[in-house]
Amino acid sequence: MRRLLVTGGAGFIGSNFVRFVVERTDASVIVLDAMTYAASPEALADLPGDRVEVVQGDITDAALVDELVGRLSGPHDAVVHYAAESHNDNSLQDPSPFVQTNIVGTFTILEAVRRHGVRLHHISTDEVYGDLELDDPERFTESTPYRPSSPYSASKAGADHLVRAWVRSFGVAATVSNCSNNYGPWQHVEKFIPRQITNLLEGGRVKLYGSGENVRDWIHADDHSSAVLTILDKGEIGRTYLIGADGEKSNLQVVRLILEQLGHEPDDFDQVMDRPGHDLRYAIDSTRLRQELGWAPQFSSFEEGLARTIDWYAEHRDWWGPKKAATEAAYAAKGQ
Ligand code: NAD
Ligand code: TDX
Repeated sequence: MRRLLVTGGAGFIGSNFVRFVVERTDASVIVLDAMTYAASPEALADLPGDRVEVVQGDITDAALVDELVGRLSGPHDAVVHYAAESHNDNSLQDPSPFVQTNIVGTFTILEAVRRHGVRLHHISTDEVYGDLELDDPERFTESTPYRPSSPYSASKAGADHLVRAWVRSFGVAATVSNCSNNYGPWQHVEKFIPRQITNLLEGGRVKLYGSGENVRDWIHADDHSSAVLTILDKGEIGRTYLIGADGEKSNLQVVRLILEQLGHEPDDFDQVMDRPGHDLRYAIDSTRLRQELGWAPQFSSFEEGLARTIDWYAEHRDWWGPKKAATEAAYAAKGQ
């Protein structure tokens, strides 16, 4: 039976992946998560204890990582590495934990999988490729040069380079995936979509950075999880796969959809201070993943996925309510 060590498995996308694996395979999972402000142990609470073991610890703790990676041995066992500091705005306030977790943490994981000869799948982001013009006919592909803009994306780019070097120099059995913007349940209220939904649910207003012309390529977290499972099963060692669901929307379009779905007027939003260095557009060409590995996203309608996400936040105030005031206070202090 397959065993997976999932770092960051109590975060937004990691917890979705753990649930996905438990519901669709017979694998057992060890979650390694530092339980930072971004973690939601609640997201794992109802999963069966005999399938999911949760270990609280830091991915930069070499002894702990070594011990956990050493528990994996079967041909299908793997480390799936989600743990990261993940929010661009936070990286502009204090880059230090981004360098520590995203770069030093990935180095620590790499050294452990090298020692134990264990397969690694490294989770990365499309932001390593920088940004595109609004009218650029090309989207990001696996051969787009790296050109990260923010401390967050630079730290993820650094981690990706380490993984590739460990594959080439040490023969580590690793794959990499770079995914576009995720949405769905359990995403922290600091992020764009949950922030706007919960602002409106609390009787507040939507906060749009700048003009809202920036474009993001949205994918439901379930589709990200199915893509990662596909790469674990069929991916070629040493290869990078881009994960995207052809979901490009401007921030203004997303805001208008959220306003409409919650019964507000289309212009019921505040334009706030823009993000410094704000990337204009991300767009993923996921042809390789689709053609070589036969993957396809299941969420065909962003509008429908968004409506389900809004319902989920309306039903989970107990979870996000306590995080909301401090998050909004931090934004307000920056004029956002
Ligand atoms: P998140 O911030 O919701 O979760 C990150 C998790 O990692 C948290 O549970 C946190 O406690 C844990 N963590 C942080 N530092 C740690 C450390 N030093 N040791 C152990 N655990 C630690 O992030 P997310 O949005 O779920 O993103 C997960 C991964 O997916 C990240 O690698 C991110 O770069 C990548 N990614 C995210 C998106 C997106 O849209 N959110 C898109 C593409 C790729
Ligand atoms: O209040 C807001 N208003 C607003 O207009 C916030 C929080 C964001 N925005 C804009 C900034 C971006 O153009 O919305 C867009 C999305 O912002 P984020 O949710 O912060 O995501 P982004 O910066 O695009 O990065 C996300 O996708 C790639 C994840 O946070 C990263 O972890 C992932 O790598």
